[in-house]
Amino acid sequence: MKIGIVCYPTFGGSGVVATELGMALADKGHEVHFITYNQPVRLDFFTHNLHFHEVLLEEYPLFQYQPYELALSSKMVEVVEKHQLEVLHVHYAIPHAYAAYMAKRMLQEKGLDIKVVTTLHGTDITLVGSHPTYKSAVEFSINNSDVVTAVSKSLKEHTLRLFNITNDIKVVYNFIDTEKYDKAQETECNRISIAKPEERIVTHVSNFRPVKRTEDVIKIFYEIQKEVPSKLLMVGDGPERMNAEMLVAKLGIEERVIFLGNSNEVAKILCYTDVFLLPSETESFGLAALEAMAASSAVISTNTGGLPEVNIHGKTGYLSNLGDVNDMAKNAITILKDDAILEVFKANAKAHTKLFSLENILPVYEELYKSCSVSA
Ligand code: GMT
Repeated sequence: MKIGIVCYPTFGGSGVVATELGMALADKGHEVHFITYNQPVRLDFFTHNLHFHEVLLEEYPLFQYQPYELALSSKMVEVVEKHQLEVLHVHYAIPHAYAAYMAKRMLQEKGLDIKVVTTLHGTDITLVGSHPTYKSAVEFSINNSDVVTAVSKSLKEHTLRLFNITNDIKVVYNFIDTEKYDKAQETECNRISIAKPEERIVTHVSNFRPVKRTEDVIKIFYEIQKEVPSKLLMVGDGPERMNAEMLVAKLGIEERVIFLGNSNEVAKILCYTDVFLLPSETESFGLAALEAMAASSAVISTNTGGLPEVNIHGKTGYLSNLGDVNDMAKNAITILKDDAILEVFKANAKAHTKLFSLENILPVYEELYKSCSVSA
């Protein structure tokens, strides 16, 4: 099929899912067109059948804010027409679903019927989308998409609670290319470059936004390192990074914490990891936790949003109430203190990721694309 993908081209989870999906579809022989304001960070152009169309913005003195949605809708119309796309799959409702609806209407005027698949990722519903500033437009664009998916049962329920939804919402979980993580573990895992043999490795990966509670990560690790010789890897960048670094300095644990910044080598970094920390305020799914589990890491997380659908309490890791850093530290120490316990949790985490494998999830999206284009 000929599929257009619209997403944020950044390190955020929705952009990562969209990019990995596009590359996997292209690998399977579909023609995939990314329509974004920058080349997506994880996009590998060595994959056949992949195209990138940049959305350009025009400066004009009257514009205090440049009308990105307008430029995006126009670009969608242009690409759909030129390449005869059948489906536009938009990731993150704001403003992509709304812009896709406008493109669909413009194309209808030209006698073309493009199908719009909208995937809700989380903060487009939980934090931003339900705000009165955007609510009507988000609700309208969800109800007017041809297919709507949410990345967890929790996010679907959340959407139904917050909006007046008349459309069906299908749950399609985030997925993982398990082979990529197996390969990183088998061939590239040089743990000794990060920690001494007797030290455990604890990792956090995020965009360091307030919702990720990176200061809780530091507080949890502070307790862990008192009991278990260990290092903390902080991967990513964002508004809370400075506060996290300041807390590390205040607690006097600079020697034990390494800030790595943004990375395209997450699989390689995760292969060292024993325990992954994700104490988020809310997490519709928790792709970062799934990536860690694929690299055989146990997960210590909060029990918010979709996290209980990914991290199984007492099996792949532990879940705690939001902000309960002592409980999260206690649980991490239980896992890290004992080699045998750690191995069981690591193996369970890895096994659980099969449920979210690319082979399982990719055909679900292909089926959804097919079903909406057939119903034309
Ligand atoms: O806040 C982020 O983590 C980024 C955000 C995004 O949309 O870019 O991630 C959301 O989408 C991911 C992919 O579906 C989910 O795995 C994350 O849980 C979700 N983040 C939140 O709900 C906070």
